[in-house]
Amino acid sequence: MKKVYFAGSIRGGRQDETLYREAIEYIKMTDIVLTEHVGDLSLNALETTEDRDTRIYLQDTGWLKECDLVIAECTHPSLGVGYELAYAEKLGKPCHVLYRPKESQLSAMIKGNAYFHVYDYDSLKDLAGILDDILK
Ligand code: 6K6
Repeated sequence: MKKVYFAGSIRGGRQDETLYREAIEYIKMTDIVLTEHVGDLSLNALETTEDRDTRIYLQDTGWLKECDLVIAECTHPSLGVGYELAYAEKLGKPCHVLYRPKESQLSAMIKGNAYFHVYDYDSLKDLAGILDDILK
């Protein structure tokens, strides 16, 4: 089983929270997701204290070192997800980026970087096939 770091917007905006949760549940049928909180509808993503943020940073960078691959949903832009992708690239981790072109334009810093595997899709029902390809 692969260890997957699933990245999605938190403080950048939670519009896709349900989609993240569904993608995470799908990946968990065959593999391990280190970052289940990204799809957690019950946690308060916006609550911030310096201590809490330091713990989040240390935990997440630890998981980036531990993971086998990164899957990032980037339709909704997030500073944290962009940082995670750059961090994972430096570590040499395979990075797979998903986004819906009808709803947003992917940053050229991601789309223009041949290191990242970019997949465009229309809706949740297309995701399963893409995730199968990534995880096979
Ligand atoms: C848990 C569930 C919702 O919110 C939380 C607490 N906050 C975070 N917990 C864990 N990882 C976080 C948290 N906030 C940001 N991150 C990491 O940054 C995640 O791995 C996301 O992929 C990414 C989102 O960055 P922002 O800039 O959109 O917050």
